[in-house]
Amino acid sequence: MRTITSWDLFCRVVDNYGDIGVCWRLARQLTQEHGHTVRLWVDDLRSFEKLCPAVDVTAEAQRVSGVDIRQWGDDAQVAALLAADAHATPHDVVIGAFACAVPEPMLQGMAALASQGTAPVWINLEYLSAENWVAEYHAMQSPHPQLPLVKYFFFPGFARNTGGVLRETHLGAQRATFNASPAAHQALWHRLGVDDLMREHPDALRVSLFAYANPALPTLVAQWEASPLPVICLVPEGLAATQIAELPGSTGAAKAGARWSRGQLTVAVVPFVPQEHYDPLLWACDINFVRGEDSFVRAQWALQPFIWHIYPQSDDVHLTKLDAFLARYAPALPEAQANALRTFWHAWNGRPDTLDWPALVAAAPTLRNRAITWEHTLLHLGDLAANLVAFCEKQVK
Ligand code: TRH
Repeated sequence: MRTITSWDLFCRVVDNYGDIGVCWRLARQLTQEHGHTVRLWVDDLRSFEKLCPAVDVTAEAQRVSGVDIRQWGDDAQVAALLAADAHATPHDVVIGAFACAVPEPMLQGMAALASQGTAPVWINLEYLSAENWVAEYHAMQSPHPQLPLVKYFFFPGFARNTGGVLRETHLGAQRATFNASPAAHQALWHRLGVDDLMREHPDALRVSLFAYANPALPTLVAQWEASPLPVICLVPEGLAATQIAELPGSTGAAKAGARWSRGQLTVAVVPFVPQEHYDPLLWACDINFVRGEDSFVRAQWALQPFIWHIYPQSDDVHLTKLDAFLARYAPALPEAQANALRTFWHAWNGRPDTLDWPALVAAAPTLRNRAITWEHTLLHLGDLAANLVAFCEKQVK
């Protein structure tokens, strides 16, 4: 009987940080929580470095946080790096993350193992979606047209019979410790360079803003300026910081440390922090704007109201995905709060709805309670890394 202890994980960075964000989180979890060996192949170490500054962007092979990292170049380079490894064959599981194609030398190595009766488990790890069809397609298989290999589709998701979403075992305990600790909050604000701001405005509403450039942002900023409660907007360096810096009232600076105030609003650009430091920002803010895939999931674990800027796709496919999530999340809310959330998410994602910040703030206490019941729902699905391990073990028994 075989067991699963080692993984090859291939990550192509298509855009931004979500591809590597998810892969890095999964790789660390498999290493640190399951004690497995992970070789993470990444084609863009510069994006990786943003999330993990310990990564050396010039190194073809390196080990960070117990994960073996390989620069994923052309097939010849993959073959050479494989040959140079003490473990020269494919690992027990080979994953193409976000449906990226596993390189040919790896497939040939997998086929050679298959002919000895020890084929690695081949996984196509898909994008996250709340749509109903995901449960039907999860765990489906597809044979390779020429090689004696079978690929399994593994879908993250929010429903039974999907792979669930990533959640580290100690996340709940870490969040509770942080939430109970004024010193931890202070350390966070200090790291972000906003401790003075937090001291001066203890009653302000703290908002984190991680988003793509968004046509609705000027309207939102105007509503923040006119808000009855002071608003502190912490915006990590990047697309939203660049956009907000061009709005009236701003100094035009979009680098960490830049600040401006107008009406009730203070904007502070904060550094893009290493991935493990991002959670505390979400825990400490009263409302979080998130985007893509990984920050969207982290916001759900933060138990604070969150606004999702979904990754825009052609033909507005993303709007169907947005509504699929809302269809799972919103019906448990009273009608007024469900409407406030739905309307805001729609307006933030370019649907012809009107942005209504006061309605969202009024709904916030109820949304906070909903975040707790939603967490229970997700916990029942198990965490993606553990589900993936169990799935792969089943394939080799
Ligand atoms: O960056 P994203 O928009 O990423 C993606 C990619 O664009 C991808 O191509 C697309 O398929 C996918 O979205 C749906 O958003 P995401 O997924 O939230 O990833 C951002 C990562 O950056 C996440 O791991 C959290 C991390 N992060 C930090 O580490 N530090 C920070 O300061 C911030 C703001 C984020």
